[in-house]
Amino acid sequence: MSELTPYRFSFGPWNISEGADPFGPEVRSPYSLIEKLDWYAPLGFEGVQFHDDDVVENLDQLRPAQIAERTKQVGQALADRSLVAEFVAPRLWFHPQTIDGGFTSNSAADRQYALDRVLRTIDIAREVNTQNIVLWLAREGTYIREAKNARLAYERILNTINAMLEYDKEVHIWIEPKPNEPMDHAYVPTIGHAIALAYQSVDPERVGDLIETAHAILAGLDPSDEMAFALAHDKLCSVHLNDQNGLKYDQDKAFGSSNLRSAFNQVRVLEENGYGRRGEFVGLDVKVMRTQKQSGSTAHLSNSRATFLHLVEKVRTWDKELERQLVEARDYEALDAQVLRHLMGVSHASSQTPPLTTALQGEG
Ligand code: XUL
Ligand code: MN
Repeated sequence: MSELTPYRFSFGPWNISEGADPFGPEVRSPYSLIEKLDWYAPLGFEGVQFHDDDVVENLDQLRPAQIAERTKQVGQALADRSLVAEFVAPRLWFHPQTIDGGFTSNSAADRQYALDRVLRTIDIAREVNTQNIVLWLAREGTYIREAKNARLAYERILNTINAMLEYDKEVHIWIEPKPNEPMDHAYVPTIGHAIALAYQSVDPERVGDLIETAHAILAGLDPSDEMAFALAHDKLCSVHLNDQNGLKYDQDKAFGSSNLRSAFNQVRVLEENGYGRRGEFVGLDVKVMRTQKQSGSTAHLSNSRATFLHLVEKVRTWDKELERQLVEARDYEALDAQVLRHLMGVSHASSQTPPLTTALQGEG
C-alpha cells in the first residue's frame, strides 16, 4: 500500500473516571461531559464513544422531548469542537430491569424494557449523527448454567438485533464480545460468536464487530488473531485497544502496558490490513490507575495513543525482507529474536547480541 494510513483516535467519556473500584470509593473528583469534550482535540482525539446515558443522563426518567433536546445540545457541543460521535451503546446493566440481563432475561417485561431502551439508543445515535450502535452484552449470560436456556438466549439476542435492524434501515450494529464480567458466563464470548450472529441476522452487511484487547485475553485468545479473523470477514468496524495482565478482573490498562509484543502484533495486523483507511477509528477503552492524582486523569489516554503511534513506526520499519527470508528458512528462533531486537531498538552489532540466524549462515 502506497499512502500511509492517517490514523484517527477515539475514546469514551467513561475513560476519564474517578477511581472507584469494588473495594473503595472515588479518589478523584468528576468532570462534566463538556469539560471532557474540551480535552479531546488537545489530547489528539477526534472521535467520541458514547453510552446512551453519557449523552442523556437519567434518560429513563425523561420524556422523549427532553431526551431529544439534551441530545441536540450534545450534538452541538460536538460540532463546536469538530468532534464526531463514533457510536452510541445502550447501557443495559444498571437499571433494575436488567438485573437478570436485558435481551436474555427470563422476564418478558424486562426483555421489553431492553428492546425499548435499545430503540431509544438508536434515536439518540441518529440525533448525534452516527449510525453505529455498539452492543456490549454485559449481563447476557448467567452465573449458573441452569438459570437460563442458552439456545433460547441466542435466539433472543438474534431477534433483538433483527428488531433493531428493522427499526432503522440505516443503523449499523457492532457487537463487542467479552467472555465474562459482570457475569460468570457470557453468551457472546468471542469474535467467532459475534460474527456468526452477524451472518444469521436479517441484514449481515449491517452487523459487524468491535474487538477489545482485554476481552480477547480474558477469553484466553490472542487479540491480534481475533482482529485478523474479523478482518478476514470484513467485520472489524472498531477496536478497543487496552491491555490486561492475565486472567483477572477486566483491567483496561494502558495499551502496551502489560505485553508490548502483543500490542506490536495488534498494530501490525491493523496496519498491514489497511485498517483505518475507510475512516475506522483506533478506539481506546482504558482506565487510569486508581493511584493517579487528579491532574493525571488523562495520562493513560495520551500514553496509549503515543504507544500506538510508536508501534506503527515499529511496524513500518520492520524488515519485511528479512522476515520473508527467515520464514522461508523456517528459522523461527531467529525470527523471534529479531522481533525482540526490533522492539528493544538494539542492533545486530551490539556486543551482547549473538548472530541472528543459523539458517541464513548456510547451516541446517
Ligand atoms: C466493558 C466495556 C464497555 C464497552 C461499551 O468491558 O468494554 O465499556 O466498551 O459498552
Ligand atoms: Mn470496551
